[in-house]
Amino acid sequence: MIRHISRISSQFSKPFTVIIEGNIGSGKSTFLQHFENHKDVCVLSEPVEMWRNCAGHNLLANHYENPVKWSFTFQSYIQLTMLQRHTFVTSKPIKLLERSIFSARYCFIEQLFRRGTLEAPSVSVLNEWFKYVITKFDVSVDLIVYLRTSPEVVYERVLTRNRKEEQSVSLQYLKDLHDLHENWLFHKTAFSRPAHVLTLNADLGRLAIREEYQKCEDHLLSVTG
Ligand code: DGT
Repeated sequence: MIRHISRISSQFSKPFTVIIEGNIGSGKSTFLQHFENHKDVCVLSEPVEMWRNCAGHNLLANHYENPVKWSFTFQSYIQLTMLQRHTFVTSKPIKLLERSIFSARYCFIEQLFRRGTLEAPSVSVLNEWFKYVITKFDVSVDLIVYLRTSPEVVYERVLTRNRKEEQSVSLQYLKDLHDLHENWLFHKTAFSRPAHVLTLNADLGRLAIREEYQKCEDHLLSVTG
């Protein structure tokens, strides 16, 4: 796999940090599995299990069942768990994170605001926290990998995986999130990007996508080694 990454030495006091972004069902977990066993890569999957059990409360389920009531609570907790991921200390030279505090703010909170689920005062509080966090903590990123999909493809995948909390996920919700990801990472017309973006075609099936993973490995090697 990324056999040459071992050439990357401990000259990096801070790991080369990559965030993996993309719509729900775009294949972020599969992408991370590709790198999981490499000794030089620290893989930090999304803390979904924490969201399912915050002192016994399933915030992910609460959010989908009653977003008007619970989305502020859920986004507050997501922001905290993302900060924990960004600041996680590793001695490995490369750190891969599934999603980030940035997509939580620029895609999810934004979608909830635009659809009227979160109201302006709630968004302002989340935004003040967000601005404080990104200026006072080191949440810097060296590369964004954008797993680009079409909403129809990820909708099929979400239906197939049949995660119990996601029964209410609609094609429209995935289209909203798709447009926000696209404007942020592909067209670059909204918000700012914390690093250069590498876009992969994540509509491809499991076999074909390996070539896309290889592109990413090559890119990682070219920028780090
Ligand atoms: P993958 O491997 O690309 O299929 O990734 P997923 O779909 O397992 O992971 P992800 O991040 O797209 O989402 C897991 C669940 O958590 C999904 O129902 C969407 C939800 N989620 C993730 N981040 C946020 C967020 O910031 N806000 C809200 N409201 N939901 C989020």
